[in-house]
Formats: sequence, C-alpha cells, structure tokens
Amino acid sequence: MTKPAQPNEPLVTHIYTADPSAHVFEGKLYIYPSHDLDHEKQSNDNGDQYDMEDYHVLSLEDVNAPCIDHGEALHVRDIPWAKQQLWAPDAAYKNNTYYLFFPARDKAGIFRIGVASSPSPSGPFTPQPDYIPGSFSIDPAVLVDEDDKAYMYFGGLWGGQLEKWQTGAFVPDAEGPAESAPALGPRVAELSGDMLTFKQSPQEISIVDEDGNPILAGDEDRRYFEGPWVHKYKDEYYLSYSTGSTHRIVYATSKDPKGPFVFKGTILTPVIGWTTHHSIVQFNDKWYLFYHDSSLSGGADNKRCVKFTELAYNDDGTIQTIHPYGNK
Ligand code: FUB
Repeated sequence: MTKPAQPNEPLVTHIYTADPSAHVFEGKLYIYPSHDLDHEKQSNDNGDQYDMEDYHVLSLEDVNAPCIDHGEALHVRDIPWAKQQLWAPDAAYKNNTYYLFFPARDKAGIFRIGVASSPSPSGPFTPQPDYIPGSFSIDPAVLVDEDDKAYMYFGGLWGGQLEKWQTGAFVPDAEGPAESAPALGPRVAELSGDMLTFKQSPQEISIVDEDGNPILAGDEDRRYFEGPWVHKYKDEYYLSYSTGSTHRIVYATSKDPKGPFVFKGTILTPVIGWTTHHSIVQFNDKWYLFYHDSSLSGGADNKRCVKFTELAYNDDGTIQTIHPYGNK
C-alpha cells in the first residue's frame, strides 16, 4: 500500500487483517494482526470460519506514513505442534529478541499458545517445537512491565474454549457458569526470563464492579469474553477486552498487574462485523487504539480489516468512549 495511513480507514487493503496488537519497536509502530483468508466458511459459535494459516507483520514509520506489509512471518506448516487456526497473536521484546505469541489448535483440536522468536520485529519467526506447557485457550497479550517482569494475559469463551478449562483440565462438554454466577475471567501467567514458559500455573483474573462485587456471567455488557490487552497509564494497569456477544471493547483498572480489576466503562462501541478486538499503544506522546471491523469486505465476519484511531484520557484517568463511525 503506498497511500498514507488514515485514521479509521483500513491500514491495508490487499489482504484481510484482524486482531491488531500494536507496539513501538525501534522507533516505529509494528502491528501484529491475524491474517484472514478470502474463503467462504460457514459461520458458527465455534469460530470455524476463522481458519487462518499464517501471520504477516505490518509497520508504520508514523501514523500518516504508508503501511508496510513485511510478508509472511510464520506459517502453520512450520509449527510442529499446530494443526490449524492461527488466531490473534501478540509480540514482545526482551533479551534482544522479538517474541511472537500465538494461539492455534493442536493435533487434538485443543487451543494452545505457542511462541516463536526472531532477531527482527518483522520476522520471520522461528517457532518452538511445542506449545507453552500449561497453556490453553486463545488471544495471548504480553505486557513487559517496567521492572522487566513479563505477564501473559489470555483466554476466550465459546470457540476459544475457556469454559472447558474450569477444572484445570480440558473437559470437552463443559458449559460456562450460570448467568447469576461470577463470569469467567481471563488468565494471567508470569513468563520465565527466557519468555518460553510460564513461571507458575496461570491464575484467573477477577473483574469486579465499583462495590467490589464480581461481574456476573449474565452481564453481557461488562463480562469478559476474549481479546485481553493490558497497558499502563500513570502507574495504573488497564485491562481492556471484548464483551463478545454485545460487541464492545470495555476496560477495568487495577494497581496490580494480576488484579482484581475494577470495571470502568466502554472504550469502543460496536463495529461492523461480529468480532471486535483491539490494542492500545503510546506513540510520540499520543495514545492510539488499534481495532478491526469488517467494512472492507462489506460485512463478512471472517474478512476483517485493521484500523486505528486516537484515544484520549480524561483528567481522572478514565478513557473517552470512541464511536468508530461518529454515531453516538
Ligand atoms: O480472529 C479470530 C478470533 O476472533 C480472535 O482470536 C478473537 O479475539 C476474535 O477477534
């Protein structure tokens, strides 16, 4: 793409992209999206229509520069443990190395999270031979904190299989909690120094309301569904995520990277298409929300396009709600 990037416009149009994880590496914005394929698959709650096979890395010298597609960075054929469905990835930098974290179904059809590494932020990435021991479900997001500790946040309902791990083991026919019970939270695990394993077993994050009561499973406007992202603003940790069935990006805050997090409000109102997925990054003193919608394909849920827009905080640290098409 040679045209300059524009807010709220597809970053690239020659391929379908989704689930953008944005980071500033080497002074540029690097975006790690899913790569949606141009095929017709039956849509269902299991997410079979999201049948992606590889990752491309995108970059921007600046928010009004042309977006560069660095080409294939990792393909499922090169990941020994993975069978299919390369879903939302994230990247991190530590040990002079760039790490790409990604979910995929293993040979038994169970979602696991893998890691691949590269000396360059644009890849190509070399995968580890096996998935991260003890990993499960989808949508890894990695925060490398100011003290150099790295945390992985992950988990997704329905096709992402989080309901099936409530006992700590995979139970294929497990259902989610009753509507009046606390919702399932995302998981967090500190990563080992080499970024290849979990230091401890993942723990569940609690998301509570202003009175300290857990958000309930039936509260679909606020409960966690998938797509976690954690960023820091003025010493506070912001956990943002998709509410899935109500199609919002919402957020909760905490003084502790492992929570509990207190629910605050909506960052992004629904976009065109069923899924919504985002990341938040600071670049040259401004904050940006990277997100996707299905506008490029005229609304096909599994053919999405990555976009960005500026994000603003109020004086009290709350985030101003973004209406992606200007409609309030
Ligand atoms: O792209 C496949 C899945 O759709 C992601 O893993 C979810 O977050 C949703 O965006």
